[in-house]
Amino acid sequence: MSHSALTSGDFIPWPTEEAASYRSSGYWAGITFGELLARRAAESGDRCAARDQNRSLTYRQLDDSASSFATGLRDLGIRPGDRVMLQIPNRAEFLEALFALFRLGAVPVMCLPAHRHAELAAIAEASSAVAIVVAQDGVGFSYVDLAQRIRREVPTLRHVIAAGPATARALSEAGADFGDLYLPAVEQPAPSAGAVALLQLSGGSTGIPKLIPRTHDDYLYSVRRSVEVCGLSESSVYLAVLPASHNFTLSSPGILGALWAGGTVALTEDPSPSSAFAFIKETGTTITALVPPLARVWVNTAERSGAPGLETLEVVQIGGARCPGELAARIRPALGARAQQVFGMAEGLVCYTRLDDPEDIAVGTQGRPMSDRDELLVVDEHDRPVEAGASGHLLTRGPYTIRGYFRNPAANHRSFTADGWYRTSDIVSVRPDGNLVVVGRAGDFINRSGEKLSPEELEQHLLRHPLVDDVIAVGMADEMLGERTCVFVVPSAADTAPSLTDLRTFARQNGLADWKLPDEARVVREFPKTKVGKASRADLRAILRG
Ligand code: J2J
Repeated sequence: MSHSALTSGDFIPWPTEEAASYRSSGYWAGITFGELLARRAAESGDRCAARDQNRSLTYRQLDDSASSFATGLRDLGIRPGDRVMLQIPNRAEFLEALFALFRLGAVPVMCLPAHRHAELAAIAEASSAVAIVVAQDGVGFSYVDLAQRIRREVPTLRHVIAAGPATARALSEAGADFGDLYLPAVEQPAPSAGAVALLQLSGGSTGIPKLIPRTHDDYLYSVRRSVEVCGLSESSVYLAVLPASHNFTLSSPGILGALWAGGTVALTEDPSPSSAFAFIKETGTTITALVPPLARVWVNTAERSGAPGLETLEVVQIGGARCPGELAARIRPALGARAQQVFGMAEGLVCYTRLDDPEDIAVGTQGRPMSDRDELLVVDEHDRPVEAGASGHLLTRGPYTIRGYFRNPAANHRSFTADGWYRTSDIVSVRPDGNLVVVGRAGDFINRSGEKLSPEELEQHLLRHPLVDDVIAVGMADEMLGERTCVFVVPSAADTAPSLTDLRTFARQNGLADWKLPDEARVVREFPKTKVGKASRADLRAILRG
């Protein structure tokens, strides 16, 4: 399997001195996620680790499932360092499969349930994944059929594994002996904490997906510190209502934070207020994470019809896209819980407003970095620091911010400076009290309801439409979604322009995830041009602003 093993060239480590300092100061604790679960199972095995709409698992059961599942994967020939795509919606089996991969030292690639052919094929190629674990069933959609198709197309991808409530048990009943998994055998060393634990996905990338290698050490540090900042404990119940594999839901402090704290993870696939409110009541949820549009739906519903049964809810986190102050201010009166703003990125840096912050900070800022070792720089276009309080491009470095993408020198060249700063695509200002305000974005992605998409990717798909001669996609402000996607189309023949429905259907058939489809289409004869004669996105944006 040497062709697929992770080698040191695949991810760019922190400089030796920094790494040593993070370790000796205890930021990096030398614990893997597999060990974390084993510890919790040993200490408090009978406590509830996870529950979804259908079943619940104690820590011991989750640990056992993960071990049996890991044995099954090992018997298929999956080895430490192999990439394995994971596409499971918010169900208990997401955790069984995730921890099986952690335990084995295989590297889960965190796909979203909404990904379709275009995304999964590109991710399979970029990660050279050897297997994909998907949900055994979906509503009106077969994860298994799509995964089989990808397997036929991508040579490295050898296995499709359908995970359901009975998968782990079936694997263990097949008589597998998994006692040796912890033993450092020559052919199968125990995963080390410095190794890559998982690959997250960067939102809104074009072409080759940007895969984000996070090590056990750095990721678990971000989780532990998030647990402290957010005050999670054994009595916390974290509700995953955004996709479980998203960095926010998984780690800020999210699912992994709840398990680190010894609390319970509740998972639901239905974010609608009627279903989610009932599940909060049933599970005694204390904290959950929302994107602004979903928060607005919950708040509107609660303001209109009340929200009985949410008494246990203490904290509602909002992140992924900028939360308007007006919305943050309505959370507590409507839902009876404190609002916490979270400004984070799968590449690393996470900022939180603190739970005891005064109203003007909690409502009016996106918080401050969680770690005293996070470094922030706000610079102009020439990488020169701006004056204190002025806005500029945010660069960051620190104990849990990556130094490079997985096998992607071109993206690394663009996104990292020579001395290791990650260039976020965000324009921020830092207030005298240290809190950040996100004022805009330099990168060209569209942030639609917290899901990022690349205009170029959508354009490339739509250009294949026979009635499209040229197309430009831009984000436009939307009260509900934050931004929605508008495409300007130059039709190939003046009298036969494609309709919005045509374009959406075409892009969907091309295998694009639903959130990337255009919300609006405008037909133009030609694009406005910049001084050098290129089509001007800025002018098109100005047209949309009116
Ligand atoms: C404005 N923009 C925000 C916010 C993210 C916690 C929370 C979110 C993410 C996430 C995450 C924003 N206000 N509060 O990984 O651990 C935009 C910025 C940022 C990009 C990162 C986490 N919170 N954003 O959203 O990798 O533009 O991570 O650079 O998906 O989302 O997107 P992503």
